[in-house]
Amino acid sequence: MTQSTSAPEQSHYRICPLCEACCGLEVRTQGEKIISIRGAEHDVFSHGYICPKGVSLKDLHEDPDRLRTPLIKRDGEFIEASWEEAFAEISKRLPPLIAAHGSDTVGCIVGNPVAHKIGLLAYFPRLVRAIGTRNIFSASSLDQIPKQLSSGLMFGDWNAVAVPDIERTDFMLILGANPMVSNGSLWTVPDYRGKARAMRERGGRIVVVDPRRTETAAQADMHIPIKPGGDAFFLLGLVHTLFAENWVRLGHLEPHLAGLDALREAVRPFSPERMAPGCGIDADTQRRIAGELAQAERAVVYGRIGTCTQRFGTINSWLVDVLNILTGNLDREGGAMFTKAAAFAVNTSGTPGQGRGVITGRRHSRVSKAPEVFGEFPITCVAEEIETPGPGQIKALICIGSNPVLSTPQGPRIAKALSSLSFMLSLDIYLNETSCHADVILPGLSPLEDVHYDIAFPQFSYRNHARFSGAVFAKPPGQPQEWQTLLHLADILQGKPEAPLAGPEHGPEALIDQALRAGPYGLTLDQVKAAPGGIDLGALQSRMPEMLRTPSGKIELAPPMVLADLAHVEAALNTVPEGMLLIGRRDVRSGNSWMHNLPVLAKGPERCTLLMHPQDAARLGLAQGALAQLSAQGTTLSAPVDISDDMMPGVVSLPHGWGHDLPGSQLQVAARRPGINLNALLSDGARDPLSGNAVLSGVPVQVSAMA
Ligand SMILES: Nc1nc2c(c(=O)[nH]1)N[C@H]1C(S)=C(S)[C@@H](COP(=O)(O)OP(=O)(O)OC[C@H]3O[C@@H](n4cnc5c(=O)[nH]c(N)nc54)[C@H](O)[C@@H]3O)O[C@H]1N2
Ligand SMILES: Nc1nc2c(c(=O)[nH]1)N[C@H]1C(S)=C(S)[C@@H](COP(=O)(O)OP(=O)(O)OC[C@H]3O[C@@H](n4cnc5c(=O)[nH]c(N)nc54)[C@H](O)[C@@H]3O)O[C@H]1N2
Ligand code: SF4
Ligand SMILES: [Mo]
Repeated sequence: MTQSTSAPEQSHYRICPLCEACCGLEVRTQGEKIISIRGAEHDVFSHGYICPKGVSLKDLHEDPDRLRTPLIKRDGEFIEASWEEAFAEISKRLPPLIAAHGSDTVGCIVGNPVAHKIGLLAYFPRLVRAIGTRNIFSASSLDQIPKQLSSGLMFGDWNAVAVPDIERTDFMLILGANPMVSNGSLWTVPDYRGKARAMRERGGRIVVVDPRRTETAAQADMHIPIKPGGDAFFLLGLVHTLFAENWVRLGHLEPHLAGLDALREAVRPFSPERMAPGCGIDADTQRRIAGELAQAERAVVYGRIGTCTQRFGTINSWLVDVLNILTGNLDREGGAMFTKAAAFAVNTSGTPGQGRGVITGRRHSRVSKAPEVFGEFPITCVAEEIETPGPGQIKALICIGSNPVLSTPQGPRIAKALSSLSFMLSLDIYLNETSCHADVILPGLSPLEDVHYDIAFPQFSYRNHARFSGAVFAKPPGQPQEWQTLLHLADILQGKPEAPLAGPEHGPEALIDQALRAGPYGLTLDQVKAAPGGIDLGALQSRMPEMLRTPSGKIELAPPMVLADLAHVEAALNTVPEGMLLIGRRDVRSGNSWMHNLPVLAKGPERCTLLMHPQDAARLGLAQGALAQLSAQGTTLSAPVDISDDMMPGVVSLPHGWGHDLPGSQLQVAARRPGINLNALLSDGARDPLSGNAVLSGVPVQVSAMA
């Protein structure tokens, strides 16, 4: 990299791709050098907000471990290769496997960063189509698929997720989310902290339901500790109370609802008294919160990953919106509202007010018979699909921006399965715990070398907007854009390995322009590019019934598959999990499994620690900093204890995405403080059967002091 100190300083605008807040950043450069990264004050959406991860884009860009050249494995060792050689290797090895075993022999795993890079998100479906495989897996089934399913069933579109109108609400009930640290999820809301503070300053109240007194709970008016996995009980207690106390106020929603009577009948058995033992929240508190929701002028319930990564993830996600509806707060200022994205939204295209809705289970996974949801199978099925012989067995894998060895339950089993594949291709920017099992690794560009327009997150934003960012630096000569790589792989699989790389007329900019023109504001890409800091499209507005895409043209309050699952909630009331319960957590200076190699984030105290209540620590004879032994699923690991009365007694917390001490990776910084892999302790058989989402929270674990 040349450092031309005489070059003029320049300012560039870039949307941060490192989390869902999508902050606009100002990147100052001089020649090839990054001088500073700050929040862009002129960004119409994030107004200068930035977190420490945004700053780390400099470290990411400059990271010597970040791959810049394809790697091919020869005799167990990776060697650097040209793009031509890498594509030739793929042409030689992948098509014959498909010819011999059929399309389903190729599995595809799509990871979290794909959602943040338009070149990957918009173009991986073309690769999947070219293969024709049904074996698609993604991080969605470790995360938000229950909410997408409940939204799909109720409103007819997988992405019709209602978000809190935080700037106008008076009362916010938050469950299983820590936006102070995560910066929000399925809710694009840069500077949650500032917005929550402003809300409270104008007299609003925030209540947080979480097994840990999180940073979000500490800043709120009230924290209610809940037994991990107990949200279905708590939320059912609330819904029951609204009916029982005659607090249901449907308001403007009344003409748009279907299934109200079925819902009332279905929740009748779930009184707060019966629910209290399951959630650990007494009946009075349940009634009080139901009353606050019902009586607030404008209120909203928001549930996020802690409510999804449970056995009853879909039921929880559904109940959150049921509460918003029964209190008249859905689709209303200060309630839970639907964004109107400028481009790419299903709920702004087709016939307003009616659509095909969503269906699941069009096919089932081969081994566990898990239903397909949103076009994919649960990622916790991937190991068994590789291990189990027979027609349709996965023998080749394409892994795009995903690190399942650390991010998915039973990661070590997945690692073993990956090493048994006939061929594996990784599209990744690191040689890490997962990509080290590949035969070929094709690197992506640094985000600063790439143009960007968010497809997904403007559909979940606290305000309507359209923003585009150009590349800060030219891409390295000879390296394809990630979308070109994907299209070229599609060519290879369609028998056209000689085809040239696709030109810009096939690229993201043409796609964005088309989508904006077809979108509800009739914008063009040139207009968005010309607006510094993006175009503000205003506060969220009521969209009922225009945004609905259900076949009935109504909000479906009582989807049959969800009501049927309530019988299992009943049954679960009588089963109490034994031992300590393990939950996860996120850290401001971390991002899932792959940012631990960035020096600016890696500095500071040890982050992979086990949080534990003082009573539990005393009972187990564990002092602050001592090593605790954790056993589950036949695996035993140890982590230093961090004693904290923020934890609920009987619950311990460990972050995910650690365990960087596996052989084969090239992550110099991360390897210095590797941490342990939480997912080695979790079961890959525990899922929400409706959505296929993994159970990552409230998992029984044996804890003891190290001998
Ligand atoms: N126990 C437990 N497990 C969890 C969670 C939890 O809360 N608890 N959270 C889950 C959640 S919400 C998620 S989203 C998943 C995330 O899990 P994954 O989807 O596996 O994503 P990451 O762990 O972020 O790994 C991202 C991979 O993409 C690579 N990468 C980064 N940027 C790029 C790029 O620009 N191009 C390409 N091609 N590759 C790139 C990284 O090097 C890394 O290998 O983890 C889940 N796992
Ligand atoms: N700094 C940082 N930011 C991130 C990420 C990161 O790794 N680091 N990851 C990004 C990703 S991929 C995602 S999906 C989002 C997630 O964003 P959030 O949904 O805000 O995720 P968390 O911070 O994990 O918050 C989940 C909360 O649920 C609580 N919880 C656990 N079990 C239960 C339960 O049974 N019931 C209830 N009510 N609560 C429970 C946990 O204690 C935790 O406080 O964050 C994104 N932002
Ligand atoms: S909050 Fe998220 S989008 Fe904003 S700077 Fe931090 S990582 Fe980037
Ligand atoms: Mo996620």
